[in-house]
Amino acid sequence: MSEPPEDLLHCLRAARRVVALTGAGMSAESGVPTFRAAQTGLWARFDPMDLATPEAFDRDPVRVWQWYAWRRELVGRVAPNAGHRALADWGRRAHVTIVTQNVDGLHQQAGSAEVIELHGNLRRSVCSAGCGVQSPGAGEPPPCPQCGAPLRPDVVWFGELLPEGALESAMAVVQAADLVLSVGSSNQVQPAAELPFLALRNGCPVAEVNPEATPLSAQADWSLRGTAAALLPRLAAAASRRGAESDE
Ligand code: BV8
Ligand code: ZN
Repeated sequence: MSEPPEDLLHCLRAARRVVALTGAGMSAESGVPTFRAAQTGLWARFDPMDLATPEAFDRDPVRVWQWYAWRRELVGRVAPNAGHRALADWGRRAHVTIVTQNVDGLHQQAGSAEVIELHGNLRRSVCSAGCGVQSPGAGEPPPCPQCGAPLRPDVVWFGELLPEGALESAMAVVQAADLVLSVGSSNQVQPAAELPFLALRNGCPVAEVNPEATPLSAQADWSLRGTAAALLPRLAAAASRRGAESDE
């Protein structure tokens, strides 16, 4: 895509309340493996149902803790990519809210001020018995300093409810949006996958950024075949040209 299509350009320039729904593909160009890339994907060596569930943690807390410790270390040494930075810059010129399925914290690191983490953040650990966020000491998993129960990553596992209020906030910003982007998501995991369709039902234009087709592609107003780091800077730049035009 050299230039966004004219109707998208118009939408980008007019947008005042943008929501970016982001999935694992958003962080792929930062070096964080996605879940579905069969060969290199996170799940290629692990079965999500085998690890990202409360049952797996109850059954084998050491293995689950070590997997997240490995991911935390990986995420700790990568940087936000041009796509994260483009969304953060755009957010300084317009009202841009990030609603992310990712647990890597890279949007906040890039400077985005409004980030709703639907599935938590693996940089935080919480007490598995409910004492709240705890800083992990030694141990795999470390014991809660309050009650001694094992700590767990502060992420939402399959079969678990999303954080209190996160889905409601996400639905509220999607319903108030005048442009929704869906970036780097395979649209498989509920309830996050429903959000772009909520926008469409609301008559809000939806643009998808993904090198591959997804269940959203056929219904999105624009389905841009490209990567987050390549396309988001162009979309953000087109949106900022609104300033020049509207000043005329
Ligand atoms: C809930 C945190 C209700 C943890 C994650 C059957 C059995 C069990 C459960 C279910 C079931 N059927 C439905 C369910 C519900 C389940 C679900 O949806 N399962 C799926 C598998 C069908 N959902 C849940 O369990 C949710 N909770 O429903 O609770 C409830 C009700 C009552 C009582 C109790 C509970 C909780 C779901 C959250 C799970 N946690 N993450 C962790 O990270 O370890 S999900 C995790 O996987 C991610 O957060 C993300 O959501 C998902 C991966 O999806 P994507 O982000 O889309 O990434 P993916 O790799 O799939 O795709 C990458 C895309 O990027 C691709 O399209 C690719 O083309 C593109 N791409 C690649 N490179 C780039 C790119 N795009 C742009 N640029 C690039 N460079
Ligand atoms: Zn505790």
